[in-house]
Amino acid sequence: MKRLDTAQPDFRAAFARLLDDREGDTARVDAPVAEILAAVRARGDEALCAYTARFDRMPVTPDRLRITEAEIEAACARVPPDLLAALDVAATRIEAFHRAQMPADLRYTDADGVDLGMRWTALDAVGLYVPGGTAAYPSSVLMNAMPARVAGAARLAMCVPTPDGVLNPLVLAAARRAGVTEIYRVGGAQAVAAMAYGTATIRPVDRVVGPGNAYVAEAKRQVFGRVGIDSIAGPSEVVVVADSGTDPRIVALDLLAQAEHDALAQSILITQDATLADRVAEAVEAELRTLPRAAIAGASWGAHGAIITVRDLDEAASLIDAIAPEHLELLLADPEPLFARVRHAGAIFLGRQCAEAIGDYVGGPNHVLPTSRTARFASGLSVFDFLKRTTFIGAGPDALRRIGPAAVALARAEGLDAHALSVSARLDAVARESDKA
Ligand code: HSO
Ligand code: ZN
Repeated sequence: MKRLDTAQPDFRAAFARLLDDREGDTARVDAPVAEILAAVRARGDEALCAYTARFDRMPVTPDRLRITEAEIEAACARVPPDLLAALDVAATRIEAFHRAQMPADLRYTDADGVDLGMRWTALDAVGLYVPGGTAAYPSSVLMNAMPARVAGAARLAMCVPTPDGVLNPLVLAAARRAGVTEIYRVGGAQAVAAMAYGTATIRPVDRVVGPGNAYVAEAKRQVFGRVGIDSIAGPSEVVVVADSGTDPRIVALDLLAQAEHDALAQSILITQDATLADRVAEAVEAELRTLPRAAIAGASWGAHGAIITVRDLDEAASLIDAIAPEHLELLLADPEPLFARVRHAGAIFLGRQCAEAIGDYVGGPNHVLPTSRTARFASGLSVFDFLKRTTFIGAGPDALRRIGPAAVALARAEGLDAHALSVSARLDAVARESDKA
């Protein structure tokens, strides 16, 4: 963990190092992924089955690629009732927030008498990738699937690898609760290929979303254009702002909650109180002695964690905007003044009681958020990722008379005579009509 203070003479340089200390070299997997995509495109289900046998040690025939309703039922029956109830609390709240997010259509007549508008419609089909084994978070299944359903996508196909045939029942329960319409036991780049290009069993979708390993991320990059994709997520990160009234152990646990995701995760505390900074540093070490995921959390905190001491809220706000964190917690008696000043953050958690983990599971807003400083220009997953806009224009004779001549002039200037004539011919017809009247 690094201790920084804005009063240090070399603060700017130290802060800059902190911002890019996770930009390691990512493994180059573009060639093997291109080969897998080409194979699935050429050989369809047969290639899917071959890769599934090889990578997941899971012999499968095309008719067994789709997980049946009976299998989903049986898996859900194995989930303890209290967990199903918790899943339902999460799903209900996530659904309600995303419903509230639905945008309204736009339609109006402007001063020239032109009828104008914009209409939102849903994608027909969405593909959801879910990683296998311990990398699969049921909460992420809800977060990816729910906005697609609320937006109105009719088909929601999910691909999940089942290494050695093992299914995660809670993942299936989350998929069922979120309204996933079809589930396939396929993973990796081959799953992304199937969803993008389609096979005899898996019909193609319009957009592929969901987290995955380096192969899945690269496959999404390569199919982009053919289908839409969501952003490629980097390791998770949090900035916590705390004042002297905040319990150091609570601060430490929030920093560790992010650190336990990934050794590359980054947790940063910003505070005006140097004593709190010391107490939090001690509390992190104390908690690391008992946390089951201490190896991961300790590695993240050791290599990428930081505590920054600042003079005032203005300094805090400008550091936060420079970091543009995925998550921002304002553990302050009154979070409003800083909340009003910060502009770049994926999601903000207001007040001492609101743990970031509330947002991970049951708050309602999406937990798929922009990482690696992309909150400067990007937003978390939402219904907007599963909607598109269609604009429309309607013009009667009066409106045409008002705005048509400018179009004719511009079309002539561009040397596009058919364009110009398509408007001027109508203007002539309109003039003849009004002469008659
Ligand atoms: N904090 C993660 C999401 C998550 N946490 C899932 C627990 N499960 C990225 O926003
Ligand atoms: Zn989390």
